[in-house]
Amino acid sequence: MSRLIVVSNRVNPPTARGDETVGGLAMALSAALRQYSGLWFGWSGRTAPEFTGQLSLEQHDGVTVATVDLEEADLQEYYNGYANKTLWPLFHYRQDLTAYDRTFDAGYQRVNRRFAETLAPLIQPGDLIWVHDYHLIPLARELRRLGVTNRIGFFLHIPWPAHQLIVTLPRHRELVAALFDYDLVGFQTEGFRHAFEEYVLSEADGSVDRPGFLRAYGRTMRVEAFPIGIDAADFTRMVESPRAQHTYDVMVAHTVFRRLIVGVDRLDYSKGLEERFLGVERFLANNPDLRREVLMLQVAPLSRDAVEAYQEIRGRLDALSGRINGEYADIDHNPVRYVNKNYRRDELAGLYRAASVGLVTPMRDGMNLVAKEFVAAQDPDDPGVLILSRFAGAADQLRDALLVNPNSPDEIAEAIKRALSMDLFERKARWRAMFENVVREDVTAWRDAFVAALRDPAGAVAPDVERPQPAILEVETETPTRLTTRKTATPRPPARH
Ligand code: ADQ
Repeated sequence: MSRLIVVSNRVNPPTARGDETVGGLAMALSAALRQYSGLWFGWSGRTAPEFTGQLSLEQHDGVTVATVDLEEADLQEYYNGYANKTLWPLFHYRQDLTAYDRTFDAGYQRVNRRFAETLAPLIQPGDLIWVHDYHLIPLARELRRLGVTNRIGFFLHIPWPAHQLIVTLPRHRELVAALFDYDLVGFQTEGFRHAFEEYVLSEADGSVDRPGFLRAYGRTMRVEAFPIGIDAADFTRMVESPRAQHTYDVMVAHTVFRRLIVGVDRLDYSKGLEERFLGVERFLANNPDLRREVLMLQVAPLSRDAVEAYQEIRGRLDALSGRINGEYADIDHNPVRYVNKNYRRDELAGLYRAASVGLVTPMRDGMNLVAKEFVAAQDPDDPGVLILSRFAGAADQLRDALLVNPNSPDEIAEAIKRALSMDLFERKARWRAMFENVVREDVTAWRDAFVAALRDPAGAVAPDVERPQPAILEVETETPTRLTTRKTATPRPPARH
């Protein structure tokens, strides 16, 4: 079996001692690499006075991890600059925050070239190379320049923006042309794939070679949607762990006679946190009788603090949560709790389980794994309700969430009210449909579909349409019930299986 080489900006394999803060993606990539006796290459997260290309090699649970330090200018121009001040805001429809600076662009190209030069000597004939995300779009081009002829695939974790938006980027043609050095490009949703196709047809004089294949710049490339999932089995198991139980118990104790509404996001302007807080404020204003009955907990650890836009949103969120509590708090109750901390995955699982409502309202999101984690963590006999932005990639799959426009505080407020009054029958039916999807289209299915397509970039083998069906919990038919379950009244601990 050929080796798989995974390339991502940061490399964070789970350690042998089991660092539970590592995300689902890192877990999945590690598992994939073990299966293919692979290599994971990327930035170490450290800077050195100058770039040396010195590789640091480690073994993590059967996976070879190869990292390289960057120099300070690389960090500023490539990572904080072009990746996080140019591509991230633009691809999330924040043209107002998009900074374009030639030095950022030059730094981006330079780091991609440096990555390619450092990685190339490690590549053996037959290796499959899988490159991740917007930091590394030109990597295949740089590898090809060095004579690498292996199959190389690229997966974009964030949205591909609409045509009118991408053309505002100086040198957008070079960026897209560089993608054509891959054999396979994957997007999270059919909508993003379609937006890319539209660009290629109208801006690059391209054509659809046959369904799933685009031709431009003298090359034909396979282009498909591969919606990413979570490790649903692992997450469901984790809900039963002692830490998850403890977190669940703590939250239940804090919300006796109240119901918990939970949001969990990196602190990022794409996640719609300000609009979400305004939605909660509108809900409290419109529903005086329910003010003492809810606690909104927003967990949002700080990220990318070196970028000014992130410092500004932080200040605005502090002010908003203060304003809401100033208006609606009582001597024994604050309606909003806002925490800037990282939690372990098992703690998050317990938190999701204790919540009556998951509030996931990004303005734009490639997928959004929190929505899927919330679903996976629910009690099948008494599930909470997911309120989900229609602009998250996950909305394509989780059609049974309450879908909202994240720009509208009114819609968010109405959805909260509806979620809190939804009867058990409807909650179970909606949850079951979403859970089936989360289990079926999990991270393993995503990884296997991508690797299979990368092995077969010409599409000679028909795709395997029949995926194994998960065992689904039977939900009995019953008369709709009101105000009789934990999510609507006094909490009880989750069943221990
Ligand atoms: P992100 O923008 O980081 O990912 P998301 O998909 O929601 O967004 O994943 C966040 C992960 O971080 C989740 O696994 C979540 O549990 C974890 N997390 C969030 N807050 C945390 C906290 N306080 N403590 C610990 N863990 C926390 C990018 C794209 C998404 C896409 C993913 C995967 O922006 O659209 O879904 O990649 O492709």
